Amino acid sequence: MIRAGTRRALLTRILTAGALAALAFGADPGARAQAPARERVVNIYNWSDYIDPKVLEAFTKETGIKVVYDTYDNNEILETKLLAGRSGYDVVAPSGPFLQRLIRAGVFQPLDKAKIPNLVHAWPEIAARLATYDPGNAFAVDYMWGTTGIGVNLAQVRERLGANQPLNTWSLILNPALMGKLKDCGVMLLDSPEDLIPSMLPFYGFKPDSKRWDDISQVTDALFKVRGSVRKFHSSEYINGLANGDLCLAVGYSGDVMQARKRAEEAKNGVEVGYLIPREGALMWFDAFAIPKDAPHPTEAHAFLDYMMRPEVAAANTNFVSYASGNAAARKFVKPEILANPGIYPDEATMQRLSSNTAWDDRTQRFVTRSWTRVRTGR
Ligand code: N2P
Repeated sequence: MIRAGTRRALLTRILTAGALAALAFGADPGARAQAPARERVVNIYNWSDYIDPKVLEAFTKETGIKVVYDTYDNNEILETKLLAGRSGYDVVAPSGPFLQRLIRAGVFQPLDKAKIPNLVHAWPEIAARLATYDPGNAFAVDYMWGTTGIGVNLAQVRERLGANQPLNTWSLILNPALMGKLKDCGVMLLDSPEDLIPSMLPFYGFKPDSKRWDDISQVTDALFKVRGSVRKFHSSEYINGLANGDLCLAVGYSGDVMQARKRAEEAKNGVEVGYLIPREGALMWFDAFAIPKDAPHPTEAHAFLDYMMRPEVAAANTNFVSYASGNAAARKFVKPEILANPGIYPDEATMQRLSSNTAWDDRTQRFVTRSWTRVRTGR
């Protein structure tokens, strides 16, 4: 004989959540009831023009995890959201110095490497360089890497500067006489002091990682002098601008300039876009996936990173966006013309001219922000 109370307790235990739901909706309690599965989601916040959309579809199809995908074109926007907390994002992709600062601020959770078996495909050399920002690669895995250089409309720039003017030089921007000749055909610079200043420091013989205020001021003073020739400071519009002939010069990211070239080729509009890594030296950067500490879906975030680290998937992304992958095994699936393009996978001679920068300390950061506001606004 089972007492009423016990019987109720037993009944509750026997009825699974699904059966209860079925009863609640008036279904036949004898029928096999299914629990309405909790929808699995991953919220990604990544750079614009930085993924093959087919990869996201395939991920959802295989795992059932829905992807909510937002984009930014500037590290500062990402940093502001992450420092405010509760961004709602599960996966983000800061560049090295920002990754370094955000790790120090305690924004990320360590990667659970057991949940990312495909980490074995990480490119050891790239992982070692990324470790400058993330010691031991505890918090992040490199997604893509590249350079910041000069995108040009070859015909227009040659017409204005003459055939003898070398184009692989920062003097195109920092020499007011040259910049003045390009003003009317459209010049755009990245809206990112973190990229422009370290990129142009080598023009004055300094390392991209110099933290000296005098060195930094050489670049910002020179930019201040040519700012009247800059149509706009923006970090993604130059892709279409170069592709459709609206711009003749943009300081931008390697893969984005390659995408502009591809778009012009596809449009068959006669625009030929070139990408140049300045001979004085240039910046090499790394964008790495990390998971915020307060990510609402950490399990799904790890599943996403593991998927992105599959060699075929990493290669599909590289083939689509023309950035070099941080995945070593992906190289055998990357299109030969991308692998052979020194603007994407730099050769040894180009590598010699590239170096990277680390985060500025807070005081220097404020100094840079003030100097940059002057460049942008003229005041
Ligand atoms: C993608 C730009 C990513 C490069 N549009 C910035 N590090």
